[in-house]
Amino acid sequence: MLAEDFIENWDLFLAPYHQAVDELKLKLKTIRSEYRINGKHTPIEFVTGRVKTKESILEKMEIRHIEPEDLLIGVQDIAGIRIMCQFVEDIYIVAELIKERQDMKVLLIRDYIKNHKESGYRSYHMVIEYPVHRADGMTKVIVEVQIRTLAMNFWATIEHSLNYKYSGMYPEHILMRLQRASEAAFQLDEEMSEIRSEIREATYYFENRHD
Ligand code: 0O2
Ligand code: 0O2
Repeated sequence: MLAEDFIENWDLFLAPYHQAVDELKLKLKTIRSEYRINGKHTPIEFVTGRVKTKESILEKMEIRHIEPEDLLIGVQDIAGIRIMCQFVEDIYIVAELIKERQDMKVLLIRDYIKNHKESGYRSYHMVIEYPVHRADGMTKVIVEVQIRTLAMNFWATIEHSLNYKYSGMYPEHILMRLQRASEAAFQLDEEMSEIRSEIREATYYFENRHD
């Protein structure tokens, strides 16, 4: 189906995106279970996913002046997967797992952890291409994967709902507090990573001591 024709049949247009999100969630949750079965720390805490609604796609196209024929390139998050991790280190482990897979092709990476957004937003984004097998053949679907820690998710979730209220036009004092909260979330991640490596060292020492 051509992107220009999508307005004719939204359900048909969005069906492969729904399938991609369902399949990817299952595959990522399976990775989590595998780590757990092997008694290892899982780099994936939990996974969520959604397909943008028709209204939300049309709104983004209008705001960004995207023509129907440019929809597939212009709106890369029609399908979105979000992976939450305990530690920042886990994010890069998950990113590597995705890069190595044969069933996902990484098209683009935006590392908003190394370079956070002006808003204070931190996350690791990957735009991937994922093949979906349908009754009428195979179609490649673009999916945006956001990988973040629980602290980054906490901040982003609250900022996202505030954004609705203020339509992005924050009063100065709210903006300042949001940036400070983002720094606090970053510090929390740093502290937790420190604690984690100390626990690891202690475990290593304990397991290797010869009394
Ligand atoms: P679990 O492990 O039993 O909780 P679907 O109904 O299939 O479209 P799903 O997966 O039920 O989708 O819902 P969604 O919205 O995609 O993802 C929500 C998943 O994230 C649920 O897990 C929630 O329990 C989990 N979740 C949300 N917030 C948190 C959180 O703060 N911590 C943890 N650990 N998990 C959270 P599941 O899939 O129901 O599985
Ligand atoms: P939704 O579905 O409501 O989350 P560009 O801005 O053009 O460089 P683009 O295409 O916007 O790039 O992609 P980007 O910035 O890599 O990722 C967009 C998505 O990341 C957003 O989706 C948000 O989910 C998330 N995001 C980016 N910046 C922020 C931020 O400052 N705060 C929060 N809370 N989330 C952010 P959408 O499209 O906004 O829609």
